[in-house]
Amino acid sequence: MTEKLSDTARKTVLAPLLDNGWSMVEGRDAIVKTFTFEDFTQAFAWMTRAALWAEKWDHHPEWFNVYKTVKVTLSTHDVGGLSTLDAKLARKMDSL
Ligand code: HBI
Repeated sequence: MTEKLSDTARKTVLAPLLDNGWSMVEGRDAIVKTFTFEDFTQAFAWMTRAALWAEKWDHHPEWFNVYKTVKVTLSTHDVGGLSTLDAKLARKMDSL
């Protein structure tokens, strides 16, 4: 069963993400990052790669694509906040 990130886990798991362009969403236990690409097709290709990982892990982003940017918000609906799944997907997104 997925659980909300503990305070300790937040320090170890979230810190590297917050140092890499992710930030906490105001008033919500979630993280957000805007990715910018060369053009729309690069943005959409990245979304496609990310979507395959989201589907494989059964953990899906909230995202908004405008032209060459993709704003990604991650939180775990099942626990009402951040879990290790969000950190895992964030790390994967940063690597794609
Ligand atoms: N994606 N972000 C996110 N959070 C969830 O809780 C979640 C999900 N994708 C699928 C999923 N949960 C399934 O386990 C069902 O709860 C829909």
